[in-house]
Amino acid sequence: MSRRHPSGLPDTLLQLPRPLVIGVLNVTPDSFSDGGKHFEVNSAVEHGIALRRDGADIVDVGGESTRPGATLVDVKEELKRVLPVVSALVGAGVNVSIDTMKAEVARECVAAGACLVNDVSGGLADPAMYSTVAGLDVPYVIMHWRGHGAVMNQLAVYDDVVGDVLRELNERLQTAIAGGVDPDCIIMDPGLGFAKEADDNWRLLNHLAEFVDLGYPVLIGASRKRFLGALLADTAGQPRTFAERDAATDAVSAIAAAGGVWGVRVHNVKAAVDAVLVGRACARGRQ
Ligand code: PMM
Repeated sequence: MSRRHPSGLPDTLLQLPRPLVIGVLNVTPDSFSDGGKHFEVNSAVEHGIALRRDGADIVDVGGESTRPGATLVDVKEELKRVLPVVSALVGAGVNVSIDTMKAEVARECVAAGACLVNDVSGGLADPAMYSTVAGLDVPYVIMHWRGHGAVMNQLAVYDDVVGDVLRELNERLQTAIAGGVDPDCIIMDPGLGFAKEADDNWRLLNHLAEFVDLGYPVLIGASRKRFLGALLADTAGQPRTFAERDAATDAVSAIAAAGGVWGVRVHNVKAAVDAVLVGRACARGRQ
């Protein structure tokens, strides 16, 4: 079971006795769960500080929605959304990661103090990403991704989802390393919900060990996603509302922590901290 930390992580996070809890802060008008809620700088910063108070080890700031069908934004607009929020949160002593597919946004936000780059495209969306990250000396999340929100549902076609995702992620990792990214800085993420049907997500969760065994820190983002809404649907088939998916999210976080992941990315931080502690304790009981 591997839970080593990536190189470049802030020292204050190195001694945590549990997987990291990364709080979601979307500064977008249209993200699937919290879109529009924190679109204004002050409200976003307030929420980031609240996430920290609730126990977030890192607050993940994103300025472009990745949900199916979302509109893409240009670099200028994305920076306008995220940079003031990143700067203010860093100034308030919060560890911040930047959730972006754009090299320029990653570079500017790390210059403003962000301590991690979270790239849901795993470097596929911007050819400049690897060479940029190579010079930043911060951890870099490579997530499994097949295409932008407009097309991702059509791309959820696999021969064997676990084998295919492992192979495609590994290709990304090797390309990143060949492009100069320090292997010790890499965190990998199977990308739940990104070009994945509900059953694909469950299979990936059931085979987490195969990802963890590759030896890279693993991040899981299940929070409030569609497969949980579908699982919890009412008798008429109506998916559970976003805000009422947190208990299921916590169950996934506990399972992921028991499976040896390095971190979970969630909207509701407080209960997630408890959930990963439960998972960790359970895994320790196995030793
Ligand atoms: N999911 C979303 C956004 N960013 N980053 C990583 N590393 N893993 C994820 O699963 C992930 C992510 C989509 O969820 P959101 O709209 O709630 O942010």
